[in-house]
Amino acid sequence: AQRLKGKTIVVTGASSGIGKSTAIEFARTQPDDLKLILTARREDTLKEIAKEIEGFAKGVSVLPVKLDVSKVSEVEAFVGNLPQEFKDIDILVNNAGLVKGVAQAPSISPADIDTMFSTNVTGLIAMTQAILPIFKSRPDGGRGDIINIGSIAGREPYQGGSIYCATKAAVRSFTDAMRRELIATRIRVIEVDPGQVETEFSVVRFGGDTDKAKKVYEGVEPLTPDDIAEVVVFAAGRRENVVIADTLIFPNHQAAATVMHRKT
Ligand code: NDP
Ligand code: 8X3
Repeated sequence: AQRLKGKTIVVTGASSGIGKSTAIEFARTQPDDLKLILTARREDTLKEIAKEIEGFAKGVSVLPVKLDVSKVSEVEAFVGNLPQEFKDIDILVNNAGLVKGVAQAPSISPADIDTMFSTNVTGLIAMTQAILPIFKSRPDGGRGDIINIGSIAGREPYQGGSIYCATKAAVRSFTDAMRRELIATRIRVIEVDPGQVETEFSVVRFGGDTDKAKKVYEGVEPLTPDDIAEVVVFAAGRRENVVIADTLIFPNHQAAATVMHRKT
């Protein structure tokens, strides 16, 4: 079934990791008729990914858009600035997100707190609010998919992750409230919660220190961003009446946020 045929899809944080893989997986699954709007702050990287996708999927139109989701004014201007042929959005993948540091209270920098909340929470909410009117304008109360990337961290807080965990718990709460609020529509609200995935996530956490980032994955076999992308695209491709509401994905060695089997 070509259920994704003709869809217009927005992916936030598409310049790296899970977002990039998700964009590529959508194109791989529906290469002959799809529109992808790829957003992130690194516009040049998005342009390279757009080229890569259009190279293997001739029927996919890719629009790279520079967008910082933590800037509410940029998010509010986003839909209005889209070319007409990209405005009829069907699927929003709220993936942009980050962690900063491992500091514990009372030593967490206010700037890091603000960056994590304004990106992971306020940004995700602002994107949802920007696109929901498009979904709600459709018959039967509305149609469209909101796919939010949460985390095991939103279900189970850990030491040195209090703010990040709080942001992902907020995502989970907002997502569940949305699913209830949209109960009388055909809009699907979907949460995908990865466990440990090797991306730029830890490099960002440690401020670009790749050695520290590598250590996080030493002796374990983390998920790849493609593993999560497959789940996102699977959820989006189900029959309209099927809502993959809430999914937790671990690599084999992981059983909880901090329960890992590490080979030494
Ligand atoms: P990456 O660091 O590889 O990718 C993060 C993406 O988010 C980048 O494309 C980055 O783009 C984008 N981003 C960050 N800040 C902003 C912003 N202000 N505005 C727009 N885009 C932004 O990490 P992951 O792929 O791992 O992370 C993707 C999501 O998955 C996040 O929400 C993360 O919390 C979640 N997650 C990750 C897990 C993991 O173990 N890796 C586990 C569970 C959840 P740019 O810098 O160009 O703006
Ligand atoms: C990322 C997973 O638990 O390493 O969301 O913070 S964790």
